[in-house]
Amino acid sequence: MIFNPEYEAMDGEARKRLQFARLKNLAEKLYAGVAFYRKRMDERGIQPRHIRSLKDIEGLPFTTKDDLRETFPYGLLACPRSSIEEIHLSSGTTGIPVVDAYTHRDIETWGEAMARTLAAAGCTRDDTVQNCYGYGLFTGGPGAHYGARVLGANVLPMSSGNTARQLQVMRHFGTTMLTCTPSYALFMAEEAREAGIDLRSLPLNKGCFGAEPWSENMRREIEAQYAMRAYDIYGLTEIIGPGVAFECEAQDGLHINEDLFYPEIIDPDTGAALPEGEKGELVFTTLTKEGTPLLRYRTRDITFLRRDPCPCGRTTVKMHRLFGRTDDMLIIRGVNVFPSQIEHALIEVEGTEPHYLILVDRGASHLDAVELQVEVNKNFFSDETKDMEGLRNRIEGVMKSKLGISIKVKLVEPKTIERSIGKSKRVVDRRAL
Ligand code: DLL
Repeated sequence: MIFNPEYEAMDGEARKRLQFARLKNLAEKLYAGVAFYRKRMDERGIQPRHIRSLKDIEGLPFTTKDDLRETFPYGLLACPRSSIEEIHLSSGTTGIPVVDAYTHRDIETWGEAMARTLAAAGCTRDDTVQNCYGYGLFTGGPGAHYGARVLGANVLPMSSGNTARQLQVMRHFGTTMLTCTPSYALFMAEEAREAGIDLRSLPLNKGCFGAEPWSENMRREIEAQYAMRAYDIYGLTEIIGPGVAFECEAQDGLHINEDLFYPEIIDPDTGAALPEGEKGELVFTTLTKEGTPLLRYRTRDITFLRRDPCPCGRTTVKMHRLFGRTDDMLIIRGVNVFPSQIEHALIEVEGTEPHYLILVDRGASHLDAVELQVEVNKNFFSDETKDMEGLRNRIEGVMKSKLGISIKVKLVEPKTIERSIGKSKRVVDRRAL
């Protein structure tokens, strides 16, 4: 079902006019109200009055993750502090704080964007949505929650984890729709099998999965294990959270809510705009946001855009499922982690060398497992098991507190991790996605 045909099935030219009006309005607001953007535009000698067509967006400055870091926490706020109703942060809780501050209207926009997302997967007010995205600072839980409420569906605000309880609730309340990360969906299926629960016989028949990379193979597995249809959904904290783009019943590319978020594809090396259909870095401008609107935000996600007509009737541009990222950010059980964060944490632990290797795997349990191999300083290296155990525990503790995820540490002898000339390979990602 198309939740909002007025915008989702809008005539292409009319949409362009709307996007242009919104872009101009945004540029004026940012120039007048956000010192950071005023300075950036002045440096480029561009002012809002110079924007005469949508194409002129290419003259406007980009915003990067570094800019967000430098202006943390309120430097990009475009409204009075008192207008903020809710704040969310990216799931990588240390090192790269990314803030999204929402006004009342932003929360309404988010609810609308997610209502479109859930409706495209077949959700109606008659559905019972079991929402197992994390609730809290992460945008997944609240985003799906607001969308389900706008649709008038019944939402079970489970958050992630406590799988036995999830399975119990699923059966007691006749869940018909599941929202969680794809890896958690597979993990739950595994637990269900072990507990002798036949998921295929339950009323559950659809789900929206995202927040991490996954593949057609994983889709097929989820669909088979639950006897459901599994849809890919995409979003990021900086832009609004989930609700930026979503699959429809065609399961062939993700429709971008482009009346709200204006997409561009650029060459990640030069920043030049690429023609539609070419693969590059995805960039978004938030067209209606009030709290922390962003101009040409570089997502570092790699995809391409396509405008061929979709049988569902939506006229919005589609993005291909993500191919990867331009940086080395890892997504471990939904948490964003940069290898550099691991390195920084490691420096604090006496007795270690800055030589390490991160091995990521997704084993039979379908949950990401990380092993960090760390070289021990030669003066510290000891044959005493208890000394080495103590060091290993210290590193695991530091990683848990700094990154918010559990990492298994393996200590290795001095000089055993391969040295490299040029770009070092710190990560071995064995997840077969
Ligand atoms: O992951 C928002 C979200 C929540 C999306 C629930 C979908 C469902 P962040 O934690 O800020 O926000 O992480 C954003 O996750 O730049 C992508 O690299 C990655 N990502 C998100 N959705 C997908 C997807 C949420 N469907 C970062 N496929 C993004 C692949 C995804 N990667």
